[in-house]
Amino acid sequence: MAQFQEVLKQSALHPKPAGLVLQYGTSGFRTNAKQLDHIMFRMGLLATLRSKKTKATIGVMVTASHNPEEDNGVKLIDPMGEMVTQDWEEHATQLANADQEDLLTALKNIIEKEAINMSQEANVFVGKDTRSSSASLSQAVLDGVSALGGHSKDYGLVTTPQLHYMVCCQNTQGKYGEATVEGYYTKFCQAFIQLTKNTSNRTDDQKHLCLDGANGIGALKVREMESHLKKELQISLNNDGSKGRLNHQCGADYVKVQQKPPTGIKINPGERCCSFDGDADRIVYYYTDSEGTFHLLDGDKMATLISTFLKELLTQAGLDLKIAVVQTAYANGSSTHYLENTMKVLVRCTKTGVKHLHHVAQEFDVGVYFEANGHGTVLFSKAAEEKIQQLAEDTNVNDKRKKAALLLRNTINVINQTVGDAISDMLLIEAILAIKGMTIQQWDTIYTDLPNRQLKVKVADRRVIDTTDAERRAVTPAGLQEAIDNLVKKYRQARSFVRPSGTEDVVRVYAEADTQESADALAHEVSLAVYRLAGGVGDEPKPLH
Ligand code: 16G
Ligand code: MG
Repeated sequence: MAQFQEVLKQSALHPKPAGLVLQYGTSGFRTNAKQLDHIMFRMGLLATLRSKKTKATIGVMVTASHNPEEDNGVKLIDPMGEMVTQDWEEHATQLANADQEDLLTALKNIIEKEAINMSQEANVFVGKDTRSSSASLSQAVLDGVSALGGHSKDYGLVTTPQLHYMVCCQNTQGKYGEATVEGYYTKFCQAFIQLTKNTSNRTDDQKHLCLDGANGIGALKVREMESHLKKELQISLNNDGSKGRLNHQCGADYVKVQQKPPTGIKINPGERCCSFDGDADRIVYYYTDSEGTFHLLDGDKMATLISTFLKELLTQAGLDLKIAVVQTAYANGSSTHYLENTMKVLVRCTKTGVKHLHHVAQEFDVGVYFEANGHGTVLFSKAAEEKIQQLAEDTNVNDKRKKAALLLRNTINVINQTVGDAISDMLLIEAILAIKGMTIQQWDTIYTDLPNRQLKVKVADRRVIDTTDAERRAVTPAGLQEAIDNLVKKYRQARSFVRPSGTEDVVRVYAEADTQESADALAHEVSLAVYRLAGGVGDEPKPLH
């Protein structure tokens, strides 16, 4: 077929380096940008096939999120704006690793396996972050789409969640919003303004937020959005990309991992601050107190604030909808304890990786999911949205129920349900704090985090570690879980688990306990157990103190 001849011709312009093997990881391919040209072309091909198969628009986002500037990566987006399904991740890996001369065979295998009708039209939306490599790499994606005769729309510079939003808007014929960046700002900012409309006495101080844009795409987009906020949120934007390097000593990942404020930002004591990551799908909040101590409010604190707010509104509205919070093993034990015992909210734990949380959250009427690292959102079932909408329109209900229903309706509209979105999460958190008249310090004291420590251990092959129970227990190698159990018993309020990273060649160790010293000591001892029982390489882990 002529189509395949074109693929052959075009693929020669995007050759695969011999011997290079890459995996579709936790959230797509990600490595040094120099190794990615052929991957991008091939993901253009794959997105076209996925579009033909689903008879819907598919998204391809070129970004390496919080990784350093010299890396890049690609994420595929399914029709409703969610991450691509897992069986297609396998197709992605197969296609990416086929040798140049086997590319057509690999492509035809997928077509056959998925019974794809090649005469079906295809539509692919493409977006990119601000990395210098992103321009040519997104062109390679576009080349892949056109080689298979697909149509494409290049959104240029957008955040990852903005592209997820566009795909969802397109495939719901505009029901989710208009598939333009303007449409995105209009939808989310209008909802924010509606939510904060009746919060009396908000001072300019309370409307002020200090933002670290990680020198990335999020900064650019917040600047574009600002006029839509009509001064109801006054953002002082730092690390806006005009000087510093992307994600370098700034951004949500840096702040979360280092537990300190980003550089390039002056913080006044008590001031409310937040950081985005490099593609603006994660956010964390923080402040420093009058003694200069740094306080981080991570994904767990956001999940708690949001779920508490929603639960209260559902009760006031008299709506019997099932709400749950979905976390991973990294969620601080205090947050889980507070949610289950004080808030009486159902908590579920899943494996690390947004797609896992997203799927579990879909099982509830209202599913709030957050990873501790700041990626998260809220999902409302269709039935829940309809009930809220009906109540908001009902003329026969009392004022209290009506008010709660209207707030719930606007809350739904301020949330990007397709994926965790730093901009939308920021607007939601800001609205909740405004409605509750709450300071960041008050929010912080809802519960106190247990001291914790994360470490990495290098081993010869991290696949020797297999886990179960949402990564909370190690099944292999033999003896490791027993060793961890015995170490945990030595400390109070202690918990520890290990898992192979899905993005780096290391084993990750997490420990928490009643004091920082105990958490550090436990993390170290568990690291040693991993090193000894799971084939550690290099020097033995050293104690932290
Ligand atoms: C990716 C995941 C993130 C997860 C992280 C874990 C997405 C969009 N991102 O960044 O959710 O927390 O990997 O990394 O799914 P690790 O496996 O190296 O610990
Ligand atoms: Mg990201």
